[in-house]
Amino acid sequence: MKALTNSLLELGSGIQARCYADTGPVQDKVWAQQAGIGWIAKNGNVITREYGSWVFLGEILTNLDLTPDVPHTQHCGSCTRCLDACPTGAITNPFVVDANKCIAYHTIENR
Ligand code: B12
Repeated sequence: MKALTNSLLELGSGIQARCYADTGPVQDKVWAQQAGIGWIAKNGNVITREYGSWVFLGEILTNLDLTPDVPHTQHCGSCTRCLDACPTGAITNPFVVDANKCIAYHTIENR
């Protein structure tokens, strides 16, 4: 993403571009959904048709005049596989993750 950002900056002196990948106050999931990558699913993450939710998100903010993609539609329907599968029951309700029950919170963030 840094390489792409740098190549955008080299397109012209008036061009601004800055990238984030879980590194700033950006609504990663909403913009991924708006960009047509997937939809915000009941597990609290963006799910894609190709990779499920096994993707990391990043974005480049730029003043380039780009043609927007079509937002993705929601396809969870009545499925509850993620709620049923979570070993600690951290997905307490559809779209709601209780970080205190989430293993990822305790292994990555809790210090
Ligand atoms: C806090 C956080 C966590 C917390 C809480 C997770 C949660 N689901 O709530 C903990 C530590 C538990 C966690 C764990 C994990 N995380 Co995390 N996490 C984040 C982080 C840093 C912030 C999310 C957040 O709370 N934002 C603030 C709230 C208010 O916003 P929100 O959740 O997006 O929801 C709001 C918006 O959608 C808004 N909204 C709704 N409609 C609209 C429309 C518009 C136009 C706008 C502007 C806004 C808007 O309203 C919602 C409610 O306020 C994001 C990175 C990021 N910048 O988004 C990564 C992120 C969500 N995590 C990620 C990952 C990969 C994980 C783990 C898989 C890590 C791991 N290896 O285990 C686990 C998965 C757990 C799970 N099932 O969610 C990825 C998910 C990728 C994806 N496929 O979606 C992200 C996006 C990081 C990234 N850039 O890749 N995470």
